[in-house]
Amino acid sequence: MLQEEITKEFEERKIELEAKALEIYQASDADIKFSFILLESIIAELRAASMAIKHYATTARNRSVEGDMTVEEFKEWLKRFDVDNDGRISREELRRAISSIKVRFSGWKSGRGIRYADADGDGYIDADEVDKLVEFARTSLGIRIVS
Ligand SMILES: [Ca+2]
Ligand SMILES: [Ca+2]
Repeated sequence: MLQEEITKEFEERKIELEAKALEIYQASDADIKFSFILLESIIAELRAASMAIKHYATTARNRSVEGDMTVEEFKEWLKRFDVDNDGRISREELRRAISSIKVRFSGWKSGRGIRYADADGDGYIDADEVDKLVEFARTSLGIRIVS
């Protein structure tokens, strides 16, 4: 092959390769653009999630401030969970009360609360046993109950 032909061949190949390279470049450019769009949406989601967490933290803080209540208010609040209106608090009713204030392990804590306050051992907190439950709420649930 003559030098001239080789150069011509090379030039043709070069153009071909350049076109291919451009094609790849444009394709990956689109891919990169797509990645950016994806990244932007991920960032937007993270931003929304962090806003939600901030909002939740603020609400939780406000809730604990609202958690300051008197013994009477606590009893009134507890009554709202006496869903069968039998005037006493069952373990399930206590569990719902505990989980409503976002205290974790409500199932376990309700069991402990009942055992702590249930003086006659019938498995329910009667009106005359509520004072013991107030004590339990203060010490074990972190509810701020003022006398
Ligand atoms: Ca009840
Ligand atoms: Ca009882």
